[in-house]
Amino acid sequence: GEQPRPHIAIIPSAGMGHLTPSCRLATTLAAQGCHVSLIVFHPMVSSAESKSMTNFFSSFPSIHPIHFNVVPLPGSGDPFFLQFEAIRQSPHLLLPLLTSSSSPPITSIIVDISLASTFLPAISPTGISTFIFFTASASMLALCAYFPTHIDIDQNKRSKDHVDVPGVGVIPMASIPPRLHNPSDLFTTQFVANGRALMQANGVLINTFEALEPETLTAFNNGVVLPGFPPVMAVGPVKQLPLMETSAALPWLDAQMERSVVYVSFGSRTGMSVEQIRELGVGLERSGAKFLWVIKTKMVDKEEAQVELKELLGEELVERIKEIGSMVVHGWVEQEEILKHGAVGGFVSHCGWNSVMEAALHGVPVLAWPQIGDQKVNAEVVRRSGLGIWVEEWSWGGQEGKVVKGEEIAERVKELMDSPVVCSSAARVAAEAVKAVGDGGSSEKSLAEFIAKLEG
Ligand code: BUP
Repeated sequence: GEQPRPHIAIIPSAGMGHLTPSCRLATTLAAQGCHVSLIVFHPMVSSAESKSMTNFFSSFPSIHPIHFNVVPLPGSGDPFFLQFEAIRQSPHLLLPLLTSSSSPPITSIIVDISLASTFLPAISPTGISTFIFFTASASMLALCAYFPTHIDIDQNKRSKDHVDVPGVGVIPMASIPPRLHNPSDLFTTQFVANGRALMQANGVLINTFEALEPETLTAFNNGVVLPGFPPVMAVGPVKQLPLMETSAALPWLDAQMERSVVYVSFGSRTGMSVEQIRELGVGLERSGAKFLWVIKTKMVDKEEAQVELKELLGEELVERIKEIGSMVVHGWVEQEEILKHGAVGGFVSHCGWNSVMEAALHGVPVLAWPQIGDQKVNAEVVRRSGLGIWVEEWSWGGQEGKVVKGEEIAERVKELMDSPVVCSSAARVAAEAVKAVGDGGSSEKSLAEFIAKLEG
């Protein structure tokens, strides 16, 4: 008889940066013939999440949703990290739901990295195989896997300037997520616990591709980073399949010249200071390029006050933007559709890893401007691979009171849009990305290897 198809449950985490790649992985696995269930946690933190989940399930009815209510935790601070913690505390309630009622029975579970340390020990007694989905770069996986060892080293013996990951190289302290400098921060305790838990997984799926981070992936799979580390399977860039709803910005893009537009976005989680937003506006205008600029002022979009753009940017700037025919969006756009569009020739990005993967796949050169978290580590990958440029002096500009001036931004945007060197090296990265996910490519092979493991 025929082999039963594996039934995979995917447990994603909160925030578009985690939810989006999990949805893409779900459709990728379904396309390979797997049964896929996706856990949906309620209530969601942002409206972007709820809207995109509705759109996702109506676009892909073969993916089976399993709804689960989390008990929200009291407390202030980053609402996404609080949600991570609330989900992290729920495996004893969620797992019985997965193991008792699923038909066909669930044969393996893919857990988002941010949930690893509580879910892996809870799943282990069920005998179901468990894989981690790492939604950031392999460089970041190196930091995550090795950081617990680093902090176990005697304070006087370990470097204060960098984390030295065996086989990967040094990650400067200035590049590590700022929260990791504080050992009692909720993010840090989760990060360290998840890093330690990685060793218990049957494997790690990661949204990157071989040609982008070859040394780091090799160091893992040769046991150089940590001996006995589970197999790391690079399956990216995980692809967006066509959704039902599309972006309102597309007709505007259709009217622009080839590669003439710079797309500007700092992701779903970073609100910039008003002062920095204004400088950025001045810089974009002075660059002389047409731009499509997505503005966020709050971390959670539900709290996004209906501020008039005029109030935010000043009447004069809004008027000038209109005159030059550029576009500002204070809200959500379907980013991948934009990056895919031929009119887009550059991307000013915070370097959230999904944004980097989307830019890589579509060959859009990046001007890296990290804001928080893992984004400097990712920016380094962007620079090293040739996907784009990174002005390190800007540091976490736009955050912590540091403001980057408009003139400086204008110069760098011109460089991004005009440099044939950057354009051709980004095209080279894109060719590798397309090859990786194509027939016989490295990511396609890793995916096949993963499915073979499931079928045992
Ligand atoms: Br904003 C925005 N439209 O308007 P990242 C984002 N996205 O489609 P982040 C849109 O959300 P983390 C918008 O294409 C990407 O897939 C974007 O993930 C999409 O950054 C995703 O780029 C955002 O990883 O998440 O949101 O800062 O902090 O987890 O990196």
